[in-house]
Amino acid sequence: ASCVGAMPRGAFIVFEGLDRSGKSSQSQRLAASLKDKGHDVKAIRFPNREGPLGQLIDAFLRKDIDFTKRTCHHLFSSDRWEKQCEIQAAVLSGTTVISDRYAFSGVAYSSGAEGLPLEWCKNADSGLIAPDTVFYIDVSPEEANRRKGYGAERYEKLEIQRRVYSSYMHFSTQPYWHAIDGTKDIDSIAAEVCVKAEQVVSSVAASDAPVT
Ligand code: DGP
Ligand code: NA
Ligand code: NA
Repeated sequence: ASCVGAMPRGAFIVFEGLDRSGKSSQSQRLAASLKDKGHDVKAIRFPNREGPLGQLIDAFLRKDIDFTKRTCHHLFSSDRWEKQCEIQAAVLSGTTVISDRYAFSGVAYSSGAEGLPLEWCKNADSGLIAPDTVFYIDVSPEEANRRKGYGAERYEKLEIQRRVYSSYMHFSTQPYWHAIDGTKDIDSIAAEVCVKAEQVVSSVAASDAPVT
């Protein structure tokens, strides 16, 4: 249990997956379900396309502007650093934060898609608040491509998504990594995620585990 007078902290839950894996819908579904069950929830996403950094990232993803690979990674990473206080404040006040993408996308895309060294990518994000759990919505690049076809954004091409998929596998044995079969129907995925998320929310609230 928490110290006397201290509020149990909220959980920090991240969704990851390829473009068109369904992770955005699943993160919204989870936020809604936890709210229905009476939890305080804050939903965020990376990259955040608003604000000065977000506008650069948005233009980069739409291929309106280019950056060198390392600058590109630092832009996405800076967007994550800019949100640290907000995440920490929410979690410390007992709110569960649900994020659509985080630093794992940094490794998967900047190393997989851009070809940067993996350890270099990790370093730029090293020290970011660690999530309590990551739901990896596992859909193969071929399946994601079949869904509606990729859009016109920078990384939405089958051969790129294949490299992103293998970079994601770097995390597959981590204890916080929960791969979810993303080919099941969306209601069963949502139900499976919700059960696991509730376990995480209660164990975090019961533990004095600090935000790291
Ligand atoms: P969406 O999640 O649909 O808003 O798309 C965001 C795109 O940005 C997606 O293709 C993944 C990519 N992305 C997210 N984080 C990073 C990062 O740190 N580095 C790079 N290179 N791409 C990223
Ligand atoms: Na996308
Ligand atoms: Na999305």
